[in-house]
Amino acid sequence: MLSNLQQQPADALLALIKLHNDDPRADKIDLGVGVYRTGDGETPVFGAIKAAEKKLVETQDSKAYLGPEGDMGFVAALMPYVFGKENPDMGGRIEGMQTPGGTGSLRLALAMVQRAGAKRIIVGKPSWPNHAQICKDLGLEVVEFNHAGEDGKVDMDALRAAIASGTEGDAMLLHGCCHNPTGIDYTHANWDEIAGLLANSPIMPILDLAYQGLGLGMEEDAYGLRTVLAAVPDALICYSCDKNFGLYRDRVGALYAMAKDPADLTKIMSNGHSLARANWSQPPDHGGAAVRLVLEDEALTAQWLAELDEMRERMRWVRDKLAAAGVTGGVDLSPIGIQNGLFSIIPFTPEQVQEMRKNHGIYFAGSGRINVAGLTTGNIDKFIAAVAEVTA
Ligand code: PLP
Ligand code: TYF
Repeated sequence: MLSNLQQQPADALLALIKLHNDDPRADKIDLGVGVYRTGDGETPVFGAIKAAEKKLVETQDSKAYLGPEGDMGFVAALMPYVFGKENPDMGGRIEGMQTPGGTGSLRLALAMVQRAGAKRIIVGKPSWPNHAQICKDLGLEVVEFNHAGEDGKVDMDALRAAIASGTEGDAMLLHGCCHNPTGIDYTHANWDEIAGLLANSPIMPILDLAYQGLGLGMEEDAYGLRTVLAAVPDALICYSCDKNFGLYRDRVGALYAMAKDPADLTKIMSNGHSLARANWSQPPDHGGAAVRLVLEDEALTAQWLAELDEMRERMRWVRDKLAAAGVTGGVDLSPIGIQNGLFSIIPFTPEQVQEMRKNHGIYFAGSGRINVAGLTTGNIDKFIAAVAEVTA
């Protein structure tokens, strides 16, 4: 039976890890998969997380099952950061559950809207490839609109047209901040307009917030999500702690639902729970418990926020340095300065992507997406010189 299976392509982003590892050159540069790196090129465990993990080992007295919703203390502790300290559950309209990463949350959100009758998911192009992959796996139709124009700014006309074309049974997947792969985010004015358009549309928003705190700041990065939630009757929120707590492989995320009527939340979440049982039964506990211990402790919270500030400032330094290089060879690096998060796209041709790998040992996605956190004081000049040579 199993011989009937067809070969599937490897994940192109994850495959880059191996390509880079196999390159023997000492001065190779990894700008591939989206993990934060320090100025030394490391992806260390946060100090606040290390301290919380120590506490967890010392105090955890059982690993008995918690249930499909996971650690509800973790789910609640995150809410003031996501939805705002003033009204963290929007007057009883929001409830959540723990999921295995943002990916688990997206899987549940998309399966849930499908159960609710959704047929089409409207997604900007380009997007994180897993968005379309999950939709495809569930049999949901993906309807694309152009995310950004050639000027490096958001293509609002395409978004307006996409919302105008929405009908009952459509959901729209929006990146809350630090757009993957372009780094091109909506401005506050754009979000205000989007919220107004969605308020008058049958489309239900699914907000994917996988990089809160890595763009402009924890509060600033939540502006779009909060503005949309204040305007629409219901929405799903897919949250990842894997970047902003550096927990990647521990798979830490949450799914939140905002209902028009709080009385519907029990019914809505029972669907999240039954879908979780059918997929993974219960989320892994360790990372979520560590996040909870950070957020329940004032000193650890301050330490975590300071570590996040340092990451954001380092990425801003990289972005400013690339932007200052301006027109380099045949490409203009200056838009990178106004983009946010780990990623930006440099318009390399596929041949140039290969030349960067072959001639310079510099690895990034075939789309020209670079992880700016892979650049450091030690390699950024080499990178800029290589871009100049390859694109000249
Ligand atoms: N959403 C976006 C836009 C992402 O880039 C990622 C990337 O990792 C995720 C969600 C999911 O993250 P994870 O499943 O690692 O928590
Ligand atoms: O886009 C990225 O690089 C991150 C990490 O299947 C990632 O979002 C990439 C591919 C994948 C899972 C995570």
